[in-house]
Amino acid sequence: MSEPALKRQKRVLSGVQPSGSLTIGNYVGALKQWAREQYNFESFFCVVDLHAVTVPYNPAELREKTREVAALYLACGIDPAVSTVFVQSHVPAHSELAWLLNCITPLGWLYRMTQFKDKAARQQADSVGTGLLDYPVLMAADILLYQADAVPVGDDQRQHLELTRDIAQRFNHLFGETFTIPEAMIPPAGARIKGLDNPLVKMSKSLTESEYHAVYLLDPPDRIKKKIMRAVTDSGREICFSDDPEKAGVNNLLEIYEAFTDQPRDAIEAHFAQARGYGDLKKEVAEVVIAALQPIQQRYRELTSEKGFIDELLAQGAERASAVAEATLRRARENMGFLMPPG
Ligand code: AQP
Repeated sequence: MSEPALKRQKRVLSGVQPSGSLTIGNYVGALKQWAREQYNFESFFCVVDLHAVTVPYNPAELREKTREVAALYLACGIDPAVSTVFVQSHVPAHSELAWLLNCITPLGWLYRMTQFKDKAARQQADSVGTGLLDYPVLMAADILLYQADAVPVGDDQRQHLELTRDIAQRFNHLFGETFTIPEAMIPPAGARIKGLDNPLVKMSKSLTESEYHAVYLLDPPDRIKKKIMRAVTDSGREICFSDDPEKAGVNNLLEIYEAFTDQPRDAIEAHFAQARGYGDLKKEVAEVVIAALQPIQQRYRELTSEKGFIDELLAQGAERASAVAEATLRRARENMGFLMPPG
Protein backbone atom coordinates (compact mmCIF):
# COMPACT_ATOMS: atom_id res chain seq x y z
CA MET A 1 0.00 0.00 0.00
CA SER A 2 1.15 3.53 -0.65
CA GLU A 3 2.13 5.74 2.29
CA PRO A 4 -0.16 8.62 3.21
CA ALA A 5 2.17 11.30 1.81
CA LEU A 6 0.24 14.25 3.25
CA LYS A 7 0.33 12.96 6.82
CA ARG A 8 3.97 12.10 7.15
CA GLN A 9 6.79 14.41 8.31
CA LYS A 10 9.06 15.74 5.53
CA ARG A 11 12.01 13.46 4.92
CA VAL A 12 15.69 13.82 4.12
CA LEU A 13 18.04 11.15 2.80
CA SER A 14 21.75 11.54 2.22
CA GLY A 15 24.93 9.47 2.26
CA VAL A 16 28.69 9.47 1.91
CA GLN A 17 30.81 6.84 0.18
CA PRO A 18 33.32 4.93 2.31
CA SER A 19 35.85 5.54 -0.48
CA GLY A 20 38.56 7.06 1.73
CA SER A 21 38.98 9.18 4.84
CA LEU A 22 36.31 11.85 5.30
CA THR A 23 37.51 15.39 4.63
CA ILE A 24 36.47 18.78 5.98
CA GLY A 25 34.71 19.19 2.59
CA ASN A 26 32.48 16.19 3.39
CA TYR A 27 31.89 17.68 6.84
CA VAL A 28 30.79 21.19 5.87
CA GLY A 29 29.10 20.14 2.61
CA ALA A 30 27.15 17.25 4.09
CA LEU A 31 27.50 16.07 7.71
CA LYS A 32 27.26 19.46 9.41
CA GLN A 33 23.97 20.17 7.61
CA TRP A 34 22.64 16.70 8.41
CA ALA A 35 23.26 17.17 12.12
CA ARG A 36 21.40 20.49 12.02
CA GLU A 37 18.50 19.38 9.83
CA GLN A 38 17.81 16.04 11.52
CA TYR A 39 15.50 17.81 13.99
CA ASN A 40 13.42 19.39 11.20
CA PHE A 41 12.92 16.22 9.13
CA GLU A 42 12.51 12.49 9.44
CA SER A 43 16.09 11.62 8.49
CA PHE A 44 17.82 8.68 6.80
CA PHE A 45 21.61 8.72 6.53
CA CYS A 46 23.37 5.82 4.85
CA VAL A 47 26.95 4.81 4.23
CA VAL A 48 26.77 4.29 0.47
CA ASP A 49 29.11 1.32 0.11
CA LEU A 50 27.63 0.17 -3.22
CA HIS A 51 28.82 3.47 -4.71
CA ALA A 52 32.34 2.98 -3.34
CA VAL A 53 32.89 -0.11 -5.51
CA THR A 54 32.38 1.79 -8.78
CA VAL A 55 36.13 2.57 -8.87
CA PRO A 56 39.06 0.25 -8.04
CA TYR A 57 39.19 -0.41 -4.25
CA ASN A 58 40.57 -2.71 -1.57
CA PRO A 59 37.94 -5.04 0.07
CA ALA A 60 39.50 -5.01 3.57
CA GLU A 61 39.72 -1.22 3.47
CA LEU A 62 36.10 -0.95 2.32
CA ARG A 63 34.93 -2.88 5.41
CA GLU A 64 37.06 -0.78 7.74
CA LYS A 65 36.01 2.53 6.14
CA THR A 66 32.32 1.57 6.22
CA ARG A 67 32.43 1.31 10.03
CA GLU A 68 34.63 4.41 10.28
CA VAL A 69 32.22 6.53 8.22
CA ALA A 70 29.22 5.33 10.26
CA ALA A 71 31.02 6.18 13.52
CA LEU A 72 31.93 9.61 12.11
CA TYR A 73 28.26 10.31 11.33
CA LEU A 74 27.52 9.90 15.03
CA ALA A 75 30.65 11.75 16.14
CA CYS A 76 29.60 14.71 13.95
CA GLY A 77 26.27 14.92 15.75
CA ILE A 78 23.88 12.51 14.04
CA ASP A 79 21.68 11.19 16.84
CA PRO A 80 20.65 7.57 16.19
CA ALA A 81 17.62 8.07 18.43
CA VAL A 82 16.39 10.74 16.00
CA SER A 83 17.84 9.65 12.63
CA THR A 84 18.10 6.27 10.92
CA VAL A 85 21.75 5.40 10.22
CA PHE A 86 22.45 2.37 8.05
CA VAL A 87 24.64 0.79 5.38
CA GLN A 88 23.24 0.93 1.85
CA SER A 89 24.10 -2.69 0.95
CA HIS A 90 22.24 -3.94 4.06
CA VAL A 91 18.98 -2.86 2.38
CA PRO A 92 18.76 -4.84 -0.90
CA ALA A 93 15.88 -2.67 -2.14
CA HIS A 94 18.50 -0.08 -3.24
CA SER A 95 19.98 -2.45 -5.83
CA GLU A 96 16.61 -3.69 -7.02
CA LEU A 97 15.11 -0.25 -7.52
CA ALA A 98 18.31 0.84 -9.31
CA TRP A 99 17.70 -1.96 -11.85
CA LEU A 100 14.10 -0.87 -12.40
CA LEU A 101 15.17 2.76 -12.85
CA ASN A 102 17.98 1.71 -15.23
CA CYS A 103 15.36 0.48 -17.61
CA ILE A 104 13.77 3.92 -17.95
CA THR A 105 16.94 6.05 -17.87
CA PRO A 106 18.30 7.06 -21.29
CA LEU A 107 22.05 6.41 -21.65
CA GLY A 108 22.55 9.96 -22.97
CA TRP A 109 21.53 11.37 -19.57
CA LEU A 110 24.33 9.39 -17.91
CA TYR A 111 27.06 10.26 -20.42
CA ARG A 112 26.48 13.95 -19.61
CA MET A 113 27.40 13.59 -15.91
CA THR A 114 30.57 15.53 -15.13
CA GLN A 115 31.54 13.27 -12.20
CA PHE A 116 31.51 10.27 -14.56
CA LYS A 117 33.70 12.13 -17.06
CA ASP A 118 36.16 13.23 -14.32
CA LYS A 119 36.44 9.84 -12.66
CA ALA A 120 36.56 7.91 -15.96
CA ALA A 121 39.42 10.18 -17.09
CA ARG A 122 41.45 9.04 -14.04
CA GLN A 123 41.34 5.40 -15.29
CA GLN A 124 42.40 3.47 -18.40
CA ALA A 125 39.53 3.81 -20.88
CA ASP A 126 39.08 0.01 -21.20
CA SER A 127 38.90 -0.57 -17.43
CA VAL A 128 36.15 1.94 -16.56
CA GLY A 129 33.35 -0.12 -14.97
CA THR A 130 29.72 0.09 -16.07
CA GLY A 131 28.89 0.88 -12.42
CA LEU A 132 30.69 4.21 -12.69
CA LEU A 133 28.39 5.30 -15.50
CA ASP A 134 25.37 3.90 -13.68
CA TYR A 135 26.24 5.50 -10.31
CA PRO A 136 23.64 8.32 -10.58
CA VAL A 137 20.83 5.80 -11.17
CA LEU A 138 21.73 3.99 -7.96
CA MET A 139 21.83 7.38 -6.24
CA ALA A 140 18.35 8.13 -7.59
CA ALA A 141 17.17 4.80 -6.15
CA ASP A 142 18.72 5.67 -2.75
CA ILE A 143 16.76 8.91 -2.61
CA LEU A 144 13.45 7.84 -4.18
CA LEU A 145 13.10 4.71 -2.00
CA TYR A 146 12.63 6.95 1.04
CA GLN A 147 10.32 9.42 -0.75
CA ALA A 148 12.83 12.09 0.36
CA ASP A 149 11.64 15.69 0.09
CA ALA A 150 15.14 17.12 0.49
CA VAL A 151 18.69 15.87 -0.01
CA PRO A 152 21.40 17.76 1.92
CA VAL A 153 24.57 17.59 -0.23
CA GLY A 154 27.52 19.68 -1.37
CA ASP A 155 27.41 21.57 -4.65
CA ASP A 156 29.19 18.78 -6.61
CA GLN A 157 26.09 16.60 -6.25
CA ARG A 158 23.71 19.20 -7.75
CA GLN A 159 23.82 17.60 -11.22
CA HIS A 160 23.07 14.12 -9.82
CA LEU A 161 20.11 15.57 -7.92
CA GLU A 162 18.74 17.09 -11.11
CA LEU A 163 19.03 13.69 -12.78
CA THR A 164 17.20 12.06 -9.86
CA ARG A 165 14.35 14.53 -10.35
CA ASP A 166 14.28 13.78 -14.11
CA ILE A 167 14.19 10.02 -13.48
CA ALA A 168 11.41 10.36 -10.88
CA GLN A 169 9.34 12.56 -13.18
CA ARG A 170 9.79 10.15 -16.08
CA PHE A 171 8.77 7.18 -13.92
CA ASN A 172 5.70 8.99 -12.54
CA HIS A 173 4.73 9.99 -16.06
CA LEU A 174 5.10 6.45 -17.44
CA PHE A 175 3.62 4.46 -14.55
CA GLY A 176 1.61 6.88 -12.39
CA GLU A 177 2.45 8.82 -9.21
CA THR A 178 5.03 6.73 -7.38
CA PHE A 179 7.89 8.92 -6.20
CA THR A 180 8.22 12.24 -4.36
CA ILE A 181 10.28 14.73 -6.42
CA PRO A 182 13.21 15.71 -4.15
CA GLU A 183 14.93 19.09 -3.79
CA ALA A 184 18.68 19.57 -3.33
CA MET A 185 19.59 21.25 -0.02
CA ILE A 186 22.95 22.97 -0.60
CA PRO A 187 24.58 24.69 2.42
CA PRO A 188 24.99 28.50 2.26
CA ALA A 189 28.70 28.23 3.14
CA GLY A 190 31.26 25.52 2.35
CA ALA A 191 29.30 23.96 -0.50
CA ARG A 192 32.47 23.34 -2.53
CA ILE A 193 35.71 23.37 -0.56
CA LYS A 194 38.77 23.17 -2.82
CA GLY A 195 42.02 21.24 -2.50
CA LEU A 196 44.66 22.93 -0.31
CA ASP A 197 47.36 21.86 -2.78
CA ASN A 198 45.31 22.99 -5.80
CA PRO A 199 42.48 25.44 -5.12
CA LEU A 200 41.10 24.96 -8.63
CA VAL A 201 39.88 21.40 -7.93
CA LYS A 202 37.33 20.14 -5.39
CA MET A 203 38.74 18.68 -2.18
CA SER A 204 38.04 14.92 -2.48
CA LYS A 205 38.66 12.02 -0.17
CA SER A 206 39.79 9.82 -3.08
CA LEU A 207 42.45 12.27 -4.37
CA THR A 208 45.39 10.94 -2.36
CA GLU A 209 48.39 11.72 -4.60
CA SER A 210 49.46 14.71 -2.46
CA GLU A 211 49.44 14.49 1.34
CA TYR A 212 48.69 18.23 1.39
CA HIS A 213 45.44 18.02 -0.64
CA ALA A 214 42.87 17.56 2.14
CA VAL A 215 42.35 17.90 5.87
CA TYR A 216 40.78 14.67 7.15
CA LEU A 217 38.35 14.65 10.08
CA LEU A 218 40.63 12.32 12.02
CA ASP A 219 43.90 14.20 11.35
CA PRO A 220 45.79 15.13 14.56
CA PRO A 221 46.06 18.91 15.28
CA ASP A 222 49.72 19.25 14.23
CA ARG A 223 48.99 17.66 10.83
CA ILE A 224 46.00 19.92 10.30
CA LYS A 225 48.13 22.96 11.07
CA LYS A 226 50.95 21.80 8.77
CA LYS A 227 48.56 21.18 5.87
CA ILE A 228 46.78 24.54 6.22
CA MET A 229 50.05 26.49 6.65
CA ARG A 230 51.26 24.94 3.36
CA ALA A 231 48.04 25.73 1.45
CA VAL A 232 48.67 27.19 -2.00
CA THR A 233 47.91 30.95 -2.19
CA ASP A 234 49.19 33.77 -4.45
CA SER A 235 51.90 36.38 -4.16
CA GLY A 236 49.57 39.23 -3.08
CA ARG A 237 48.47 40.35 0.40
CA GLU A 238 44.79 41.20 0.08
CA ILE A 239 42.48 38.97 2.19
CA CYS A 240 39.00 39.09 0.67
CA PHE A 241 36.43 36.74 -0.89
CA SER A 242 36.96 36.68 -4.67
CA ASP A 243 35.94 34.77 -7.83
CA ASP A 244 39.28 35.54 -9.47
CA PRO A 245 41.05 32.19 -10.17
CA GLU A 246 44.34 33.91 -9.17
CA LYS A 247 42.92 34.39 -5.66
CA ALA A 248 41.34 30.91 -5.45
CA GLY A 249 43.64 29.77 -2.64
CA VAL A 250 42.87 32.71 -0.34
CA ASN A 251 39.18 32.53 -1.22
CA ASN A 252 39.17 28.82 -0.30
CA LEU A 253 40.77 29.51 3.10
CA LEU A 254 38.18 32.22 3.74
CA GLU A 255 35.37 29.85 2.74
CA ILE A 256 36.70 27.23 5.15
CA TYR A 257 36.79 29.89 7.89
CA GLU A 258 33.24 30.97 6.98
CA ALA A 259 31.90 27.40 7.02
CA PHE A 260 33.50 26.61 10.39
CA THR A 261 32.61 29.88 12.17
CA ASP A 262 29.20 30.63 10.57
CA GLN A 263 30.14 34.33 10.47
CA PRO A 264 28.96 36.68 7.70
CA ARG A 265 31.44 37.50 4.94
CA ASP A 266 31.78 41.23 5.67
CA ALA A 267 32.59 40.49 9.34
CA ILE A 268 35.25 37.98 8.24
CA GLU A 269 36.84 40.45 5.81
CA ALA A 270 36.80 43.17 8.48
CA HIS A 271 38.39 40.73 10.93
CA PHE A 272 41.28 40.00 8.55
CA ALA A 273 41.75 43.59 7.35
CA GLN A 274 44.49 44.13 9.94
CA ALA A 275 46.27 40.82 9.26
CA ARG A 276 49.97 41.09 8.42
CA GLY A 277 49.71 38.59 5.57
CA TYR A 278 48.46 35.18 4.51
CA GLY A 279 50.39 33.55 7.38
CA ASP A 280 48.00 35.16 9.89
CA LEU A 281 44.98 33.99 7.89
CA LYS A 282 46.28 30.41 7.70
CA LYS A 283 47.04 30.36 11.43
CA GLU A 284 43.49 31.39 12.31
CA VAL A 285 41.90 28.99 9.82
CA ALA A 286 43.95 26.16 11.35
CA GLU A 287 42.81 27.19 14.83
CA VAL A 288 39.08 27.15 14.03
CA VAL A 289 39.34 23.82 12.18
CA ILE A 290 41.33 22.18 15.01
CA ALA A 291 38.88 23.52 17.63
CA ALA A 292 35.86 22.18 15.70
CA LEU A 293 37.39 18.75 15.02
CA GLN A 294 38.69 18.17 18.53
CA PRO A 295 35.29 17.20 20.08
CA ILE A 296 34.41 15.14 16.99
CA GLN A 297 37.64 13.16 17.33
CA GLN A 298 37.08 12.70 21.05
CA ARG A 299 33.55 11.36 20.46
CA TYR A 300 34.80 9.12 17.64
CA ARG A 301 37.33 7.53 19.99
CA GLU A 302 34.64 6.91 22.61
CA LEU A 303 32.20 5.39 20.09
CA THR A 304 34.74 3.06 18.56
CA SER A 305 36.20 1.90 21.89
CA GLU A 306 33.00 -0.05 22.60
CA LYS A 307 33.34 -3.18 20.48
CA GLY A 308 30.24 -4.10 18.49
CA PHE A 309 28.39 -0.86 19.27
CA ILE A 310 28.48 0.50 15.71
CA ASP A 311 27.55 -2.87 14.15
CA GLU A 312 24.55 -3.21 16.47
CA LEU A 313 23.38 0.29 15.66
CA LEU A 314 23.73 -0.35 11.93
CA ALA A 315 21.66 -3.54 12.23
CA GLN A 316 18.84 -1.57 13.89
CA GLY A 317 19.13 1.17 11.27
CA ALA A 318 18.90 -1.33 8.40
CA GLU A 319 15.72 -2.78 9.89
CA ARG A 320 14.09 0.66 10.16
CA ALA A 321 15.24 1.69 6.68
CA SER A 322 14.09 -1.61 5.10
CA ALA A 323 10.52 -1.11 6.28
CA VAL A 324 10.27 2.20 4.39
CA ALA A 325 12.31 1.09 1.38
CA GLU A 326 10.38 -2.17 0.87
CA ALA A 327 7.05 -0.33 0.84
CA THR A 328 8.22 2.02 -1.92
CA LEU A 329 9.83 -0.79 -3.92
CA ARG A 330 6.63 -2.81 -3.80
CA ARG A 331 4.66 0.16 -5.08
CA ALA A 332 7.16 0.75 -7.92
CA ARG A 333 7.03 -2.93 -8.95
CA GLU A 334 3.24 -2.99 -8.87
CA ASN A 335 2.98 0.20 -10.91
CA MET A 336 5.46 -1.17 -13.46
CA GLY A 337 3.24 -4.19 -14.02
CA PHE A 338 5.14 -6.97 -12.30
CA LEU A 339 3.04 -9.91 -11.13
CA MET A 340 3.26 -9.59 -7.34
CA PRO A 341 4.10 -12.68 -5.26
CA PRO A 342 1.28 -13.75 -2.92
CA GLY A 343 1.28 -12.32 0.63
N1 AQP B 1 34.93 19.54 -1.36
C1 AQP B 1 33.68 19.47 -0.93
N2 AQP B 1 33.05 20.57 -0.46
C2 AQP B 1 31.75 20.49 -0.01
N3 AQP B 1 31.04 19.33 -0.01
C3 AQP B 1 31.66 18.23 -0.47
N4 AQP B 1 31.25 16.96 -0.60
C4 AQP B 1 32.25 16.21 -1.12
N5 AQP B 1 33.33 16.98 -1.33
C5 AQP B 1 32.99 18.24 -0.95
C6 AQP B 1 29.94 16.47 -0.20
O1 AQP B 1 30.16 15.37 0.68
C7 AQP B 1 29.24 14.32 0.38
C8 AQP B 1 30.09 13.13 -0.02
O2 AQP B 1 29.58 12.43 -1.04
P1 AQP B 1 30.24 11.12 -1.65
O3 AQP B 1 31.15 10.46 -0.71
O4 AQP B 1 29.10 10.28 -2.10
O5 AQP B 1 31.02 11.55 -2.93
P2 AQP B 1 31.63 12.84 -3.50
O6 AQP B 1 30.63 13.92 -3.58
O7 AQP B 1 32.29 12.45 -4.79
O8 AQP B 1 32.72 13.21 -2.39
P3 AQP B 1 34.31 13.05 -2.45
O9 AQP B 1 34.88 13.39 -1.11
O10 AQP B 1 34.85 13.79 -3.64
O11 AQP B 1 34.44 11.49 -2.64
P4 AQP B 1 35.18 10.68 -3.76
O12 AQP B 1 36.59 11.21 -3.78
O13 AQP B 1 35.10 9.26 -3.34
O14 AQP B 1 34.45 10.92 -5.06
C9 AQP B 1 28.32 14.86 -0.72
O15 AQP B 1 27.19 15.47 -0.16
C10 AQP B 1 29.19 15.90 -1.38
O16 AQP B 1 28.45 16.89 -2.06
